[in-house]
Amino acid sequence: MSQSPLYIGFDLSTQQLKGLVVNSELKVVYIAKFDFDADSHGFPIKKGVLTNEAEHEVYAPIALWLQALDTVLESLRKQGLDFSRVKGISGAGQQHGSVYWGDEAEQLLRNLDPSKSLEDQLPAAFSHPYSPNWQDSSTQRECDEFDEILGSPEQLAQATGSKAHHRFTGPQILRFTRKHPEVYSKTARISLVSSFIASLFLGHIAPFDISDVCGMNLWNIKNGTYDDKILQLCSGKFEVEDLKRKLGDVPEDGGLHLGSVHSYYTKRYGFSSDCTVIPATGDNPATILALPLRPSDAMVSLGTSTTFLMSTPSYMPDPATHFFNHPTTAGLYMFMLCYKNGGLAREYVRDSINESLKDHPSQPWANFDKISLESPPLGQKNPTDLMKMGLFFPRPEIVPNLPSGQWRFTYNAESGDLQETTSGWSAPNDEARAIIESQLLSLRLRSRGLTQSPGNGLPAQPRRVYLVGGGSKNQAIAKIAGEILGGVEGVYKLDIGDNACALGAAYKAVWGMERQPGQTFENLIGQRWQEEEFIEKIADGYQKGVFEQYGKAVEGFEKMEQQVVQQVSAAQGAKP
Ligand code: XUL
Repeated sequence: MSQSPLYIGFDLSTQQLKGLVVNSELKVVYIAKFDFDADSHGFPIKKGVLTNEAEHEVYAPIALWLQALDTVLESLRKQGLDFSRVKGISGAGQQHGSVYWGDEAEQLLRNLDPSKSLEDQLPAAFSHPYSPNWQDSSTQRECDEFDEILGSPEQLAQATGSKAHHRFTGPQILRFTRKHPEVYSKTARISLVSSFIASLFLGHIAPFDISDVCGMNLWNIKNGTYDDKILQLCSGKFEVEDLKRKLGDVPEDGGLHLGSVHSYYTKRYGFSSDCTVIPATGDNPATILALPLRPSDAMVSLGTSTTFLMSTPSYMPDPATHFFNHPTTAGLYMFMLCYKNGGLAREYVRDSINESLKDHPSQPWANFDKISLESPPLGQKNPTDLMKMGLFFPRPEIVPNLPSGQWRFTYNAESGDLQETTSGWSAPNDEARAIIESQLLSLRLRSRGLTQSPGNGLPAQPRRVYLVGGGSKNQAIAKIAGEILGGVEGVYKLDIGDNACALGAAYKAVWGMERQPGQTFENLIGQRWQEEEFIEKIADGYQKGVFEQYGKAVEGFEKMEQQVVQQVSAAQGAKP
């Protein structure tokens, strides 16, 4: 038993590197973390990154990640991990970040010396010492060019799964060709953070992952190839063939055996020479691998921002959303919504409620939850009352594209009449339910069309809704999520702390190594996953009547968003 195989998932995120070890039964046996700000030495970073505010640049020193990797492995060793049992390694990387390798990279990787640290011997492998980070917003000019290259942002989204975004790697590479032309010409290969992790273990440069490549605005998802026209744009004044070489091929199989770990790891840590590297993927794709998420299941991550993830067979791109190839299962896609607003907006309403009640309970959400649950859906005491709905953005939002602000409306579902007004609204109490509804109606609006009817004449909806992150503790959010999003089997809380990405990566390694020919990830992990250990049903899902009423509200919500977007752009256009 003690020799049974183990698998490691690494999560290289913005603020830390984590290594999480599971056994074949998916049980976590070791975890080691390296917090970039707290545990690193020699890097003037803040929250894991450096910034150049004048140019809106955000980037991370690559040597920091090298320091982190040896330290995490060392820490696992100190905890007693017998590395010889580790049969597979995979990883999850913050999406979109790029790593620029120089001419000597392959040789330096191949000749890694186990008597020295990675940080001692690899910095010379990079043509550029920094990795542009997903928080970077220096690429407006490049994004405009990307959005135009196929005719419109809609067409770019149709081809690559997303319109142009500042953080996406294609616009970042184009800016790199302009800002650092000499460095670009000395760059032999470009990695994503995910393929960078795999490269370190392999001792040569690993290909991009089939899902994470979709975060570049370069990959034509339907054709399964790079888009030539976009590559031409992205290569700037350089040769397109040269860019193709820098990017490399993209294998389709997310469970592919890329090769064995380099002898650096066998000699320094005692890994077995047959320990295999499986493609690392992006952190969001890895998150949907933290459980056997079935098509039509939805995951809502309720943190400072809100992220919505779904596995779906439908490919219906739109400039406000993202589609990626599914990280393990050909024929499926990962649908993603990334909001800037979320927890902060709810906290403002929570604080004004506590303030107005002059009550600061030990449970800060108690009053917010109670009031939200006592308020009727859409503020309608009677079905014929006007629906109350609004947008609450303490930060500028990208879904839809709006500056920070608050807008409140009433909507007549019968006549379709929409009025911007605060009359009839009693602030802050009416805002408690309205803010939860606003966030969830936006998810329903953008995910409709991706779900199917679960049968028995029921309307299309997710099978299950899984809530993760801080907001999943709020009873009111869970209940209203079930009412708005549905979910025939209910609303569940996924209790895996902040380990989702690392767990997903470790499960990917288990699947890559232990699958039978043709066996899907969902099938293998589904058979082994003990759901009672990880999830708890916290609310009912679909409720007849209220789901349909919210269906009418979605129409008003869509109209309201369009009106606010028009108003704001008219006001911006009117400015001198
Ligand atoms: C997704 C995105 C972030 C990063 C965070 O598009 O930019 O979620 O992946 O690490």
